[in-house]
Amino acid sequence: MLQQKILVTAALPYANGPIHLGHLSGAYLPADIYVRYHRLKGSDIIFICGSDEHGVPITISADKEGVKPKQIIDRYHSQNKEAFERFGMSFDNYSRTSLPIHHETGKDFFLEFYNRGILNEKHSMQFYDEKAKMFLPDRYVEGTCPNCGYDEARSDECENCGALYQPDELKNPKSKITGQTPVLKETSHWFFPLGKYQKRLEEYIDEMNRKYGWKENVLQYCRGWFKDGLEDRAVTRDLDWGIKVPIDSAEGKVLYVWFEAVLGYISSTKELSAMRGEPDLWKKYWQDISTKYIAFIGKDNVVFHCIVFPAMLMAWNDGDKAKYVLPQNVPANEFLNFEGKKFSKSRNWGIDVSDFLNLFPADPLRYTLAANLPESRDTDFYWKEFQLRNNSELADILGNFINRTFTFIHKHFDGKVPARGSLQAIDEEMLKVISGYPEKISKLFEAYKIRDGVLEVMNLARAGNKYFNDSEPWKTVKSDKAICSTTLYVCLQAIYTLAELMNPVVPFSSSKLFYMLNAEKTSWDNCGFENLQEGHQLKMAEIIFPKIEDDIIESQMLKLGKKEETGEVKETGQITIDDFMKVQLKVAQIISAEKLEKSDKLLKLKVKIENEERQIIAGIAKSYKPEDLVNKKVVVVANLKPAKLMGLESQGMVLAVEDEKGSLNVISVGDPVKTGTRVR
Ligand code: B3M
Ligand code: ZN
Repeated sequence: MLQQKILVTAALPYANGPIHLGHLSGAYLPADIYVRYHRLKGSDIIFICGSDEHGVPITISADKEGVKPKQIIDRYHSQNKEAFERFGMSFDNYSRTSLPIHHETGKDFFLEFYNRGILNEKHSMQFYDEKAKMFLPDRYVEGTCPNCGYDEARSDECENCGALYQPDELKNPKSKITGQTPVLKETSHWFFPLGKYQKRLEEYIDEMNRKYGWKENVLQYCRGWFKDGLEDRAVTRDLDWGIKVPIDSAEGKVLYVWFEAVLGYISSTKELSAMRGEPDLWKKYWQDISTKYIAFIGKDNVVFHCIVFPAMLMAWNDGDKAKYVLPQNVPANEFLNFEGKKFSKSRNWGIDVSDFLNLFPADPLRYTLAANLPESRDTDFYWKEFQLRNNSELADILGNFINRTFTFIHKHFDGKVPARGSLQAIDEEMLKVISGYPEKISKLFEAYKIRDGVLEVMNLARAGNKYFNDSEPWKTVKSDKAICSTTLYVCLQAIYTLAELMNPVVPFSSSKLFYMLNAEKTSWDNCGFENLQEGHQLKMAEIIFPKIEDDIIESQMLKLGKKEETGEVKETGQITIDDFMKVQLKVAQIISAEKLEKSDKLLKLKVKIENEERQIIAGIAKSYKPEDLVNKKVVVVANLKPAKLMGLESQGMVLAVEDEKGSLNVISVGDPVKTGTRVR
């Protein structure tokens, strides 16, 4: 049989924060289960991912911490890569969009479109922060969605309803940098004429759906956009972080992150080619019509993967260069919530993947998430359910079936595969049931019903326990050892099949089980048959799924929603460098200072931090005459939440120390130090 050639991509997570369980459920776990399944099927498959390292999500995080974007992406790329590995993600490559290989891909696509006259340069009105003196693309502006009224909508895209609109349609816009109402200022950008591709996109999605059955939720989103009519989309931004627009007249502009991020899949595959020393490997997948390309994502990315990316590939393919395959399916999931609410870092609601894996092994998490994937609607992670799935399903059903079978065989058959005697109806029936499972689960996985497929694995373990009970080997071992031997033989075949079928969802436990069986995997299509020969020596049994106690679950539940001190702080009073770096100490220059009428302690200061001017109300009036402060360069806490003092907003705090006489001395720095410089 010809091997099926499959390319699987999973959305490239922004390297601006740690991934949490919601990310895993949306795109990564289903993709990994699908890929691992196909590897067992013998498909020729590659699995591609990487960090999305450009765009406003990154620069905003950097601004917040007062560090360079590079520091943010380096930190979260390595953290997330490691978390994925510990979770058992089996990417063939996990790349980064900041690599030169990707910058090249991004520029190639832009230039191809530019040179062929596909892009239109247009002057348009974009939000501009007059105080910060910069344009405010994307998430730099928050306001009320013109479509659904959601009040944390971005400048031209609503996370809540998925609407895309022009910046001037957003209601109550506010700058994320200064909190001020931005103005609209003219700038020029290059636009991709998405509208011109609408008809072809509709035909493409219809055809793919007809042939391969797209998910209803995904089709719904697409129909929504088509109904509104696709419009031109700017593919450049006024930002200094990203892939520079590769033409002379584009000073200070970079490619829009979504224009290049989707191309990151191609670059990551190119990097894999280079690493494997097979320069043409990426073409074999991307530029060969026989490739089945499946893009796993979460629902918030549907428009980019079903509309924008395919349109870009169509535009490329209309030219005379080698042509790319388009996604054959985009099985996007809805969202996972956490204990009934959205994940929120600031409210401490949810848990990061690496924190989770410091407490529990990956497999129970994989199983719980898989059994509850938000395939057609949003679902929730509950700590209690996690404990229950582990204790009552993995341990009591699957683990128990394995354990009782192994224990029995070691006790009564020297730990060797017992002989298969003549089969009774119950044995024949069980062997038939076992052999039906691989095909049954295949059908589900291939239809992206990952959750149902995973639940079927547990059903086979249930069937195994029932067969064990109904056969009563503890009786037949005394009354008719041949029958007993056959029972245990059949149980072991079921366990072998389980070891293989559970591999995609709980790969670590599957390996342990194969070790106990002292056997190797076969292929998915063969694993339902009798694979263990009479007399084959088994290893000792170990507990594959230990139970999870109440107290550890309860202590996690208690932590939810509370800000906690780290254990280290409690014990030693020491903080990490990360803790320290949360406080943004910056150099500011005082431009004016005046006494407040009603207070003898407070001074109203105007300070300058780089391009920004701020008002700080400082309690230093008894120690300084206002005129002595002007022009001084002092150290301020730049990310202190603004507070009102005597009815005036104070946007920061000036650092000072008290001397013996009780007089305050502001901490000042010498003139060569520029304002905005971080104190560390
Ligand atoms: N980085 C959004 C996200 O992390 C975006 C996906 C890019 S896929 C090419 O959800
Ligand atoms: Zn909306």
